[in-house]
Amino acid sequence: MFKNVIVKSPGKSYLNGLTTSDLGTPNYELLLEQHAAYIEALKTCGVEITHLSESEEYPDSTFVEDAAVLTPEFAMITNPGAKSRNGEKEEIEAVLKNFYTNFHYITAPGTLDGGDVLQVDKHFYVGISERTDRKGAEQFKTIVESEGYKATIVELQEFFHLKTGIAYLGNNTVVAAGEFLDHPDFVDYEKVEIPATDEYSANCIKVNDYVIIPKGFEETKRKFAERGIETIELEMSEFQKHDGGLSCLSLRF
Ligand code: CIR
Repeated sequence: MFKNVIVKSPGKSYLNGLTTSDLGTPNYELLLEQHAAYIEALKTCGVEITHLSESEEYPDSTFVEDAAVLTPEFAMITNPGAKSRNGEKEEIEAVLKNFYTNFHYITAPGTLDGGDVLQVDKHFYVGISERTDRKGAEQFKTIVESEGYKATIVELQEFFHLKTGIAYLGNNTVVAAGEFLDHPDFVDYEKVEIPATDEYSANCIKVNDYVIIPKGFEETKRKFAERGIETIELEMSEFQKHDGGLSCLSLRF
């Protein structure tokens, strides 16, 4: 069960943030509405919210997931791979001091974004991507193994971050899209298979008794309903325009 969640409001500078998509410029008002709805959904899931205010100097800092990896035993401060985002880790570390005493750090020259880390119970999967390099992934593996976890390094082929294409639901079940549908590292899991047309919905989050999914993906919604999983749907268009999904917007612990 998750007890706490950290979220951070997007500032106006979000509009100048990083993106690889050609979905257009985000609408700031709508972005704030979508962020507020995200927080409401988390409240429904029964977590306590730590809500950080916006930082105009870090346009992408609403995507708090990338600056840390959290477990019940320790907090790991990452070393985000995009130069314009690297300083985000300082604020996150300061906030996490209110919750943790046991800290680990990914250090240069290694880089790692939290979006490249999937936790499956006591086993982590860490993706090598445009943002996470091999040195960062290997540091990560050494650290988590020292804490009694297993770690598998996964080379990404197409996805932006590991969790862009895979999520864990518990009970040995993953939600998988694209390159993860038949990836050898995930063959032993039950899969909710996401078709190419609905790929964005593979980035969903299980928070206690609910799975939060992006709105507009009927097939995904149906697959969850079929399994008796209760979902909350959220409009995510303005985050999708900047390559962000549901997991990116919070640290859950
Ligand atoms: C970036 O390029 O860093 C942001 N525009 C999107 C980050 C998304 N984060 C995530 O998938 N964990």
